[in-house]
Amino acid sequence: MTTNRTFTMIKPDAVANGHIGAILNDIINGGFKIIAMKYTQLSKEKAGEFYAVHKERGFYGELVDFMSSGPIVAAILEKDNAVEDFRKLIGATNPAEAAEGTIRQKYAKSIDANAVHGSDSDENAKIEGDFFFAADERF
Ligand code: RTP
Ligand code: MG
Repeated sequence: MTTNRTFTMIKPDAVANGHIGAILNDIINGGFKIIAMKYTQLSKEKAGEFYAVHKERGFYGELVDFMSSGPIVAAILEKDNAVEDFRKLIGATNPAEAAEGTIRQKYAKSIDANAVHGSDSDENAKIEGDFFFAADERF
């Protein structure tokens, strides 16, 4: 079953480089409705917990350090086929391989500082949204 929600973060690089507004604009113009949104900074501990699925990967330590290095924007987004369509909108993990016009192609500089996160499954979209947002923070 596919649900109609996904979860995103505008990562510290994109926030620091002044791209919050442009990225939100692309997201809204891409047909996504904002259900919940928060400007916050992850502690190292929280970032480690969020990315626990990548614990065994070589890049885990760097990923956790980077994601806790500055403020982020976290959001739950709604659209038909949200998970898949959002990953299309953001483009490949490595911005050098991201298709023309995608968010990562436009705003990301490297595979580590790649501007945005998008959930990779309906199951993870729910887990990740629940990680950041209580019921009374969703509209
Ligand atoms: P994300 O979770 O951030 O939306 O990205 P993704 O699904 O496209 O990539 P994923 O495999 O989930 O990896 C999470 C983040 O870790 C960094 N990464 N570095 N050096 C590397 O080989 C490598 N691979 C992944 C990226 O910043 C990626 O977004
Ligand atoms: Mg991922």
